[in-house]
Amino acid sequence: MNHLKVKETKCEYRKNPLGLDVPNPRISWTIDADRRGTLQQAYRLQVFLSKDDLENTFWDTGKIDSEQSIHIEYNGPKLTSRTRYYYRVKIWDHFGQESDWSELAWWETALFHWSEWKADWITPNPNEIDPLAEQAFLLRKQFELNKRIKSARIYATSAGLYELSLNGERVGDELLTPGWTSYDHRLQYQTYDVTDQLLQGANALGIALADGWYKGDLTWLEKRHLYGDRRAALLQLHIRYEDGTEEMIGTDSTWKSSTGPILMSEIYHGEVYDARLEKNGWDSSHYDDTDWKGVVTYTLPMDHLIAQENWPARVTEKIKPVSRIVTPAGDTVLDMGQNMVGRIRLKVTAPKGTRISLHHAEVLDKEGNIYFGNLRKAKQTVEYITKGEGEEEYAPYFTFQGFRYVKVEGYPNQEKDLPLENFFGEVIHSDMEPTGEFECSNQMVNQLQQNIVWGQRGNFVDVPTDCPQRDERLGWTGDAQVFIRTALFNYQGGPFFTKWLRDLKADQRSNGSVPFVVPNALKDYVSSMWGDETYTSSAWGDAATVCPWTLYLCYGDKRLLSEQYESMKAWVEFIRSQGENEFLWDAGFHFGDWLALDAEEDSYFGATPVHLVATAYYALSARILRDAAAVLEKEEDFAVYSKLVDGIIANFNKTFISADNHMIAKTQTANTLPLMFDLVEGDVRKQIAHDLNELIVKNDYHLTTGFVGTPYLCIALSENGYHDTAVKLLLQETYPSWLYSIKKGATTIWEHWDGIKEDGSFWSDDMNSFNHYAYGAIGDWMYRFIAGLDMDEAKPAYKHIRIHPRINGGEMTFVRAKHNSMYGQIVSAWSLSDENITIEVNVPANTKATIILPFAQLKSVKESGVLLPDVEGVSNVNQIEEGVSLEAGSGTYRFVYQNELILNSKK
Ligand code: RAM
Repeated sequence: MNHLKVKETKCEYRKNPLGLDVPNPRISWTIDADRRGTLQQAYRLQVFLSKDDLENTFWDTGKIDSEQSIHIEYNGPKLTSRTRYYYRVKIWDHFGQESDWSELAWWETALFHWSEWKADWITPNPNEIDPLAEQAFLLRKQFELNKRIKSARIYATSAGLYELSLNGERVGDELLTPGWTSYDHRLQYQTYDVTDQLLQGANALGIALADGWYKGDLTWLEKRHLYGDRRAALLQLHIRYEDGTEEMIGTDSTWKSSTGPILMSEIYHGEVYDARLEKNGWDSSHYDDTDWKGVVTYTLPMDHLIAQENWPARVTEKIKPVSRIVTPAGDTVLDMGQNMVGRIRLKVTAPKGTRISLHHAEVLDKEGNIYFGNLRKAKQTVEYITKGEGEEEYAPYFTFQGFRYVKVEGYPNQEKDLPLENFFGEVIHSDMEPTGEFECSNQMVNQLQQNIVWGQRGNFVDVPTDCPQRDERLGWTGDAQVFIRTALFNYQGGPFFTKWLRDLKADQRSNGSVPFVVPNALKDYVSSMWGDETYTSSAWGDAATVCPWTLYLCYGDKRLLSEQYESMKAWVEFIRSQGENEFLWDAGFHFGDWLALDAEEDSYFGATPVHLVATAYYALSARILRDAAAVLEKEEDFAVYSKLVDGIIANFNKTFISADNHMIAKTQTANTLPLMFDLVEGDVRKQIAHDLNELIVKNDYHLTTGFVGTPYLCIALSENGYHDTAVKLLLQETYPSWLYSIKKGATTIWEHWDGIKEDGSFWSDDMNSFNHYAYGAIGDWMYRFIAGLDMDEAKPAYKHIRIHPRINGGEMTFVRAKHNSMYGQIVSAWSLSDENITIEVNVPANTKATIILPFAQLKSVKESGVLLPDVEGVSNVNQIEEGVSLEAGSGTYRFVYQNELILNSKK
């Protein structure tokens, strides 16, 4: 018997999700099989209402002959709100073997329809508590439960940010709830299982409420009340009793309100917490709230309510400071050793009324002083005032900071000594599952990979933001679309981008244009600057097509593609309506190759003509739309958009390429885009690739590209015969380059290549983030080309994997990449010795791979000691120009062959 097992089951990308409002959730699983070449032949999926009665199925697919093991849609009887559904799967492989049933897993539904919200929105009585007060509000309710409790759930949300507590304990560990969505259209609520926290007898619920994204300071324009000027909370506690009855306790006019110890809490500015003002026991029963104020009910749209879609934000790691520094200016500063996003948790014992402040910053200046300039108006300051009752512990509630250094003031005795063990960095971001690893023999490249991952962590705090520190932290669409492919290597981004794309769709204007940022916090700014709030930009708005398509490629998420299809189409039609020629995007404002180094002095706009960039992206978006139409079997659209693509490509060639096959614009980015987006072929393509390479060689192997060119530069080179040049760019250590920032001590990706200049001075105060993931988009190329871990796009989600390591061009001796795909873990690794090349590959069950063994001679290749082609799991072995190509079924392979690369170079 061979081993065959359903390893891990997921529902809507998650393990046992609590609180879904998806009518037909999708189930996916991975398979563990020790026999090479295992494919699933059939599956059976069963759903139950009770985990103790597996005889009684709620839905049973029966045995279905199908290879499909991801996104199997639930298609049974209509699901009911507030119900847990258990499920299990078994499979048959094509060798005829049957697996056991998988472990029982579940999903639980939330509220399918907004009419199930019976509670009222509440807010402190404005006659008693100033609704515009900076303090966080506290809301409480005491109640009795007299019967034995079987189970209990809370559904809760807020206008502003909230945290719940029940009987003196926090409910859940989610942070920054309810998250940031396009609040004018969509507001998430969270579901909590509080069965174990409720008591028979007296209970008390507490809600703390702060401004957050909803009404706090947002954007550099110091705008408040972007979505509304009142904080409010909405909550329903549903209790099921052992006797089968149910009860609901919700927010209503009987709740009480107060202010408390949080005097101020703001996303950008930090928090002020006066522990002397704590209301001891406020969230427990038997608390005397007679001096508390009342609440009033409030009206907010109920049909905006949706169940939590994204991974919640949580503390995902705790890091200790590495040292205490006293700067030349005399400041006491903690060094966390890592530019991180989150908060400091501190412990302190000090007399009552001691004021401790923490000022967060990303870097030290060249003198070694802590530098706040690049934060612009964001204060990033947390203050704690002690109550003086022994050891106290505190971490801010409703804010996060981007920082590596923390200037501490007021900590007892800090001039002599600062006990590092009393400070922790709590890293906060959307708690996505890590899915990627990249490691190689070059330590600086490994640091680069770490910087990319930290950039992603810091900027995936519920919304993909440009930066996490200054008075911005916005969901810039361009940054997100250039980085998404890299992001999906490193983390499971399904729920994260599903939520964000729905916001994008919600914020898209009726003419199809897509805002600069999503959620659209810049609406008023854009209309006041340009008198037209439909302003957009190529390469930014294209997030509308690129992101759903990338999710489709990486996860096979056809449902999301179909959901976003109208938004994608509206975007392409918007572009088509711009300017005179429907095949060119030659009108309007564009960011172009933003921050490219070939920009004129003091300009952010790179030298590549913006309408070249715009038309290239127009072609990309139209092509994605065409391909999506094919996937979704929209034949008419497919025909229409095929013609559009051809028209754009023809016009691009006519307009931007000279008769002798050169790009008219002589920039790296101008030469990169047509190669990357397949706008040129044959001799033109060869010429442009040659020109691109020349531009880089002439610039002594340095790039000049900005936000648009940088993500693609190395891909364009590697795919068009200049991989060696791409590797030289990666390994370049002098300015400008990726490794330059690492030489300057970067632990995240910078916004500007020269964020810190050679002489240690800063590029500028104005726009100089040290945690900006856009240039981290090189990660995609590192995985797909250096490690050679790629897919056949015709079979998305890595159903058909392509392994093609590029082992030439640098001094690297080994590379190892892993990616946990929807089907399981893919590994692609290579190592070189003088004699041998070794390629290690893991192909998950129910997938196949085409593997290219570079520089291999067929006669010398052995897999685990056996000469090709007689290797189990391997077929279609061919000698090709690059080496040996073969097809492999699932399994782990280790190919070893003579190092022809070295032999050739010695000849
Ligand atoms: C700045 C940020 C952001 C970029 C926009 C155009 O605000 O750098 O990353 O997308 O400009």
